[in-house]
Amino acid sequence: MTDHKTRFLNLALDAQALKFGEFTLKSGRKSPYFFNAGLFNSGRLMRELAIGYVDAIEHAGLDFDLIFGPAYKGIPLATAIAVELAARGRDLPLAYNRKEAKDHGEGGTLVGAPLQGRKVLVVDDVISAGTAIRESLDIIRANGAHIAGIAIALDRQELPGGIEPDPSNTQSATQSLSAELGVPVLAIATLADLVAFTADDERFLQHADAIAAYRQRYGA
Ligand code: OMP
Repeated sequence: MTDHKTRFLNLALDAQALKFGEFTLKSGRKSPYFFNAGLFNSGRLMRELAIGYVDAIEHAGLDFDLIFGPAYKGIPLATAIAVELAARGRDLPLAYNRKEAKDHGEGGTLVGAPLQGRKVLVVDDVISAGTAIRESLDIIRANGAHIAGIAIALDRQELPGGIEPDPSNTQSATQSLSAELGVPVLAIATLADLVAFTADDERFLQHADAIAAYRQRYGA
């Protein structure tokens, strides 16, 4: 496992952004683990998270020239990533959307740098069944930009669909998105990384069976 994966998983566990138990997901699935990026809630935690993203992005050698963070959780992520990229000598434009259109002042739903003609890296927290991220892709394309790639912290490697996975699909939501868009979907870590990372650690033994069963049912 690469260093940035190990550092990120340690950080997420320390920040309790990765939790084990029983959680109901957006898709309606009951998951034995949950990743809450909102718990990277201090300057240090956010900075270390951004370092993890930028390490993963640089490792993949992706070609992009604007960073986009979908509301809400993508906004601080994209901002922290842009700051970390600038600290490494790469100052790129940054944009994000509002969930509610503003009808006064500058108006509209987009904030930050213009998207027109840009190669956009979309930054978000986690992909499960792949529903949430699709809304932001539509916004970016409607504003005349190309999607260059997607970077997330955790790829849950799940089949698309609702409580029951879509039977017509054998690829994970991230694999389907990547194939459909023709661009990489990068993650700092995947569920497979998390399973490997926790395998020999006594603190996580009690959750191993539930995670294996969940993977069996929903994993690609
Ligand atoms: P999908 O739309 O199914 O890909 O779910 C992604 C969204 O679910 C994320 O943007 C989160 O809002 C939320 N989520 C988490 O934050 N952490 C998880 O571990 C799982 C989910 C989820 O509900 O699937």
